[in-house]
Amino acid sequence: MADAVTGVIVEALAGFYYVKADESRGIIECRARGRFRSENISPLVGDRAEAELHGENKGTVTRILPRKNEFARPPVANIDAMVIVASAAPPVTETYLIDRMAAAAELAGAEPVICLNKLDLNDAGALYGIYSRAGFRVFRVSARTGEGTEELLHALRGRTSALTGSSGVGKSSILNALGLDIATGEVSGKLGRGRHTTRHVRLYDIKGALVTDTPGFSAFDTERAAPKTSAELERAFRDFAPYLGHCRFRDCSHTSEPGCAVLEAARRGEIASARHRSYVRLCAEAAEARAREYK
Ligand SMILES: Nc1nc2c(ncn2[C@@H]2O[C@H](COP(=O)(O)OP(=O)(O)OP(=O)(O)O)[C@@H](O)[C@H]2O)c(=O)[nH]1
Ligand SMILES: [Mg+2]
Ligand SMILES: [Zn+2]
Repeated sequence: MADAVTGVIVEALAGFYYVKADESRGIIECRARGRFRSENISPLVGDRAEAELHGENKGTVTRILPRKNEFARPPVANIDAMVIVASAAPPVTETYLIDRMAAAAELAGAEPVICLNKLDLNDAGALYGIYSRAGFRVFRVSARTGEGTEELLHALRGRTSALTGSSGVGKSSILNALGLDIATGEVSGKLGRGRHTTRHVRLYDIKGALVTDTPGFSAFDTERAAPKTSAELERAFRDFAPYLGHCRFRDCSHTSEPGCAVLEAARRGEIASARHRSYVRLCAEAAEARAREYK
């Protein structure tokens, strides 16, 4: 019988998976077992996996161990904290994008951590206010000057995290500021859009913080929202929690009903209006996705 090992997939690139074995055998370059495709299983960075060895450092991934969670974008698994990188300097991040990523993390059981980068260009005061008041951990950092990055690293120690956010917000630059040396891209042209410079998904160990770098997405990318209900989405907005159960109607969707405690809180400014608008938009998108599914 072939020698087998268990480890973590630390990198995915062009059909190869790089498994870091638990026993210090170094990195094993693997293909995925052919049957995965027909079983609709796709190995992800962050997966714990079993691999059969062929020789010293080559092998085949034969089994994916049960996942704590998995994400499509970024394509990673077993994430404790989803670090949502945003910027108030170009490319400026819309609150809706942050809210959509935060909701996805929340529903998957990963802590959304908000990281406002490019502090040297813009202090992101408005975003800081919205997200700290909503109950998130918010870090303001500058990958350029290094300001705030130690605090971020401290929050990620001992956990597996993924950095996500639009292309050009500075995900790779933040990891470099924490001590890595990976390629970053210049923000190009008048649109202030970043170039897609990170092409593969990789998990790094930075002083005990396991952090993935993944390619960002363009603000024009649309994602087919997984069909969710407003009952699920209301739980994905942690700032709604104090008001749930206090609406006039038990099945209130918190979008337009009279006597809605969430709407009243938004009107009083206790819930940021941008957060409530994002929730309404996510509910509408979820309804569209459900309609498509039943067609
Ligand atoms: N002034 C300033 N520029 C920054 C900062 N962080 C990143 N940048 C610049 O922003 C550009 C994009 O940074 P990247 O780290 O490549 O962005 P990314 O999020 O990894 O982008 P993708 O890999 O395409 O998803 C580069 O030109 C960086 O030098 C910062 O804190 N301050
Ligand atoms: Mg990058
Ligand atoms: Zn309500």
